[in-house]
Amino acid sequence: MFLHFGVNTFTDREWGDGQEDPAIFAPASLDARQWARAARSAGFRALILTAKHHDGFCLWPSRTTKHSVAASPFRGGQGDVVQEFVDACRAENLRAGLYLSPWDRNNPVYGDSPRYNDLYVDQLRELLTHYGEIAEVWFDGANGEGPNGKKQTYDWPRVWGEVRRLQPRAVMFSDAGPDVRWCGNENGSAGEPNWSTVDPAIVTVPGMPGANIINALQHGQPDGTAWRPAECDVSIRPGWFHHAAEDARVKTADTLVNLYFRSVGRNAKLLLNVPPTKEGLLHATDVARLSEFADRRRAMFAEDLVAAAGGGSTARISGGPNPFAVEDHVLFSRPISVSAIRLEEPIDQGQLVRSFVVSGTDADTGQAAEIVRGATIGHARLERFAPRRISQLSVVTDSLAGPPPIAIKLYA
Ligand code: FUL
Repeated sequence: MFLHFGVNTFTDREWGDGQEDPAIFAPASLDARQWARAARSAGFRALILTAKHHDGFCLWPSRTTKHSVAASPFRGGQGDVVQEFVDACRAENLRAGLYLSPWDRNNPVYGDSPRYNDLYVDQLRELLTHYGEIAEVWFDGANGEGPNGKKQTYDWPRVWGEVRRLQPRAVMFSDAGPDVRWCGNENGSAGEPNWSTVDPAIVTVPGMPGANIINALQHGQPDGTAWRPAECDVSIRPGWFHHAAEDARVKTADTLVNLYFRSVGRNAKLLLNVPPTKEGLLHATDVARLSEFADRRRAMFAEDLVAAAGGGSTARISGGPNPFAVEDHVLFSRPISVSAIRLEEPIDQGQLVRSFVVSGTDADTGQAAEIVRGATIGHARLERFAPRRISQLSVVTDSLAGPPPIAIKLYA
């Protein structure tokens, strides 16, 4: 789960200009445990907080700037939202991640490239050395300075090197990874196909423009040499920050389930933004939607019918002209009614499947018919379809090599 919180929460803006008076930052009832509890009970496993957004306001008392919580009334100027956030994550057994915007509209040295790079690395060092283990560091590609704005040249190799040195287990996200890549849009949809492998020579730094860049981010490359799975960021509301005017526009459980199928179900990770309000709490509507979303997933995936209905008789048929094309058959001990499927390939050995076709044998007529087809599988491929009663299932896959074993799960 993503949490966008900062001065924009108080100015009702999406992009602050860095001229905010820190005195406006006054969440009266901030409770990071409430954020973490809502996330954990909805099945999320990691939270990522905007430690600094484009306005440059730091949610921790940074030594690098006066534009921070230390100049605000929050906890009498003694507060540290990053600390409260990581403590809450730990208490709820969630991994903690941090977003540190490269673009900084407040800092006077922004645009003086070497000086700002030093400052940015200092900020990273503060975040990566004072708060224990950080699971993910999120580098935004946005830079809205425009043609007449300040031109900052970031030192990405240095920045990424610092993160590796200080937090070797942290995953780094950006358009260019190096570990996890942006999926190429902000509507929560991974591409089809979606390879976790990429050609690292195409998207080399965050914020590169162009249709070919977006295409590479959406799809990856089957012959890519870098393992850089996609992460899909999307907000539960129209904006990234909380705006009371959008309280009636929180995504419904239906929409959230669709997002889940288009991200997690297409070999990506879902990063759903749920922004705290001015009070410093997640809004009741958002919390209710999260729990409906979780209930829907739990109900939908409650029982794997392949396991339940005797996936006992399974067979793999190979030997056609294409050595990497195989057909897996599952014969059930009794007819089952299905409306969703989950396919998985063993990604610890890479990603190999480039296309698949699922067919079922109708339990009443004995006729086999195609149910669904697609391109990549990866860690998970989820598909829903009109309910049908089948006695047998077949999954034909074509792979780049292998062919890898495919895990097949079916749901009512
Ligand atoms: C974008 C930013 O400009 C938005 O404000 C938001 O933080 C989103 C996740 O990334 O690039």
